[in-house]
Amino acid sequence: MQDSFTLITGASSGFGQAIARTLAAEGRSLIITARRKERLQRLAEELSGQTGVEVIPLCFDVRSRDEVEDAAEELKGRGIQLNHLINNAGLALGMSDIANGDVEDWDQMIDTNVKGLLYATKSFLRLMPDGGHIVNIGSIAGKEVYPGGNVYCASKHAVDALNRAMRIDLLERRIRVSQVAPGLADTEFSIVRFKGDTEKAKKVYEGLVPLYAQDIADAVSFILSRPEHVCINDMVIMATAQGSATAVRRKLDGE
Ligand code: NDP
Ligand code: 8X3
Repeated sequence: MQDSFTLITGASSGFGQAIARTLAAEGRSLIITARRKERLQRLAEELSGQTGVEVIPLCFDVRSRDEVEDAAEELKGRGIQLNHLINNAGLALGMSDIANGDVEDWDQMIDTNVKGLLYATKSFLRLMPDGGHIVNIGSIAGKEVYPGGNVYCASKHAVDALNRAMRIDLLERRIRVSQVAPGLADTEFSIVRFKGDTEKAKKVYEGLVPLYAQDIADAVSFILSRPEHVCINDMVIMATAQGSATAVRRKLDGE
């Protein structure tokens, strides 16, 4: 049996990548996962070169039950056990009102953010001994709703519910379950949401200091560093410039 590993979904950019960097620097062995293979390979080489920890890149789409299951089987075959699972992979697509929403976008958000998180949890739990820890990346969109947020908000409300439900179901196994629910954060999130329209994506963060990926990585690191008898159930984190999902203070001209 090898050392225990932390598996991070969606480690090819944004929060997942920052979490990987932070945890590797702390000396934790990692399995980094996403769909974009080259990014994962580059990150794995960089982090293991810098820190000496073992970093295994594993490429799969969380929407595919078979791919997730094969990944879990591969790790099992290598004798790997997981002490942490960071369910981070996710996305928003579009901001249309409900009457004009794109059904394919809805499917992809639900398949990734809800079903993907479920598949990963079920498959990777088999590699987690009692006393492990799951961290779910939710969102302020899982606490509130906002215009055009409809299906993305619903998917993150589901994550919020699953976070609470998992904690109950896994109580007997002493598996801690925590959620980090960030507000506006400058990652590739808005570029994905607006399908490559970088100008539109930039406008989301214009005139304010948003959260950065490192802010969320610091929170995950804190959560994992708590002693065994402490579970941080839920951490809502927003930029100082954001008061709620819809209340945002942008700097006035000349400020
Ligand atoms: P990024 O777009 O920068 O990162 C998203 C990550 O998810 C990428 O690594 C991507 O990898 C991965 N991913 C997406 N779809 C799939 C899939 N089907 N299978 C496997 N991996 C997938 O955005 P963030 O870092 O901001 O997003 C991370 C999480 O944080 C998401 O769950 C998001 O909903 C949530 N969040 C984001 C906020 C923000 O404002 N940025 C605020 C609150 C929550 P690849 O494309 O290589 O597969
Ligand atoms: C991402 C934050 O406010 O765009 O989950 O929904 S928000």
